[in-house]
Amino acid sequence: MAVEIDQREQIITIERHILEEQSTHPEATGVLTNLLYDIALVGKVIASKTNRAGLVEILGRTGSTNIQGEQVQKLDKLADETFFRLNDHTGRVAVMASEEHEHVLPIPDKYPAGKYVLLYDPLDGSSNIDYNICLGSIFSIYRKTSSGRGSLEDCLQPGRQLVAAGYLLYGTSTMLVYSTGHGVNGFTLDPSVGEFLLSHPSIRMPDPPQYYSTNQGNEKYWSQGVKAYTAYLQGTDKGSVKLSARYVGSLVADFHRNLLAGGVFYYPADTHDPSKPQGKLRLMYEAIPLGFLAEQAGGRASDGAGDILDIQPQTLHQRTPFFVGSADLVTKAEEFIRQSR
Ligand code: AFP
Repeated sequence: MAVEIDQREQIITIERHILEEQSTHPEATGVLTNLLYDIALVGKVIASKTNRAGLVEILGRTGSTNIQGEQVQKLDKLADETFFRLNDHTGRVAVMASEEHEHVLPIPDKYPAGKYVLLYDPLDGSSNIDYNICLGSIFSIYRKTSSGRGSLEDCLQPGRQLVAAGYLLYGTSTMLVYSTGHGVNGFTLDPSVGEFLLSHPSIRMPDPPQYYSTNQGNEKYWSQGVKAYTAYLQGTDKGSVKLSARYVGSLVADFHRNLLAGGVFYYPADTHDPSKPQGKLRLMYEAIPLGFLAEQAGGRASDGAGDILDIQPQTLHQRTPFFVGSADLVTKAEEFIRQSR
C-alpha cells in the first residue's frame, strides 16, 4: 500500500538552513557556516546544563564535586567556558571577548587563528538562575580587520560591521535566533533528536505592538523625558499608545517576547548608581547584537539619541542606555528625550 507523505510543512534543520544561506553567497568559504554550527552546539551544551540547574543540590554536593565525580561549577562560569572551549581550536576564530572577562581572549598559540571575531555574553540574566526563570546567551561575529592574530581593535567594531549576531534562549524550550544580515530566523531545539529546527522563519516585529518592558522600580532615577515616555506607553495622555507591561529581567527573554509580539524594551540612563550613569547594559555584548536583530526584523535600537549600530565602541565593557523594539516606539523615545533636554 502506498503511504502518502504530508508535504504541507517542510522540516528544516539549522544545518540545512545555514547551508542554503551560504549557497546564495558564491564567494563564501564555509567558515562562517561552520562557526554558526559551533554556536548551535554551544547552545545545546549550555541548555543541557541549565535544564539540570535545579538538580545540583539534589544530586549532591561534596565539597565542589558532585556524585558523578564532576566538578560542580557555577552555571555562568560553565557557559563561559563552553563558548571558549568549543571555539578556541577550530581555526575559525581570531580572538574572542566575553562579558565575563575584563580583557580579550586570544586563541592559544597552539591553535590556528581564523578570520572571525566572536563576542559573547555566555549567560545573560544569571540572577534569575535560582528561580527557574529563562536565561539566554548572546553572540556577535565580526570579521578580523587587523593583520595579526586578533586584537582588542578587532573587537571594538561598530554594529554596522557585524557579520552575524544572535541569541540562545533557554526557556520552556531552547531557541536559537540569528541573523547574517538577511532577516531573522528562529530555531527550536527538538531535544529528542538534538536538532534545532526552523520554527520561526523570517521574523518581523508585528504592528501594532503589545508590550513595554522596563524595570519600573528605577523610575525615580530616570530623566523627565523617560518618565514622560513611560506615561505615553501606558496611555495616560491623549494620543498615546496603551501597552501592557511585561518584564522578566532576562534581556533575551524580554527581547524575544517583544520581537514576536511587538513592543519596546528599555534600560535608560539613570542616577541610581553614580558609577553607571549610562544604565546597566553593555554595548558590545547586549545592545549591539540585539539592536542588529531588531533592525533585521524591521525594528530599531537606540541609545536615546541615535542608532546603537552607529556607535563606535571605545572599551570592551562600556555601558549604554538601550531602547530596542518596534521602530515607531524607539523613535518616540528619542523624541521624548530630545524634547525634555
Ligand atoms: P544579570 O545577568 O545580573 O541577571 O543581569 C541581567 C541583565 O543584564 C539583563 O539581562 C536584564 O535585562 C537586566 O540586566 C536586568 O537588570 P535589572 O535587574 O536592573 O532590572
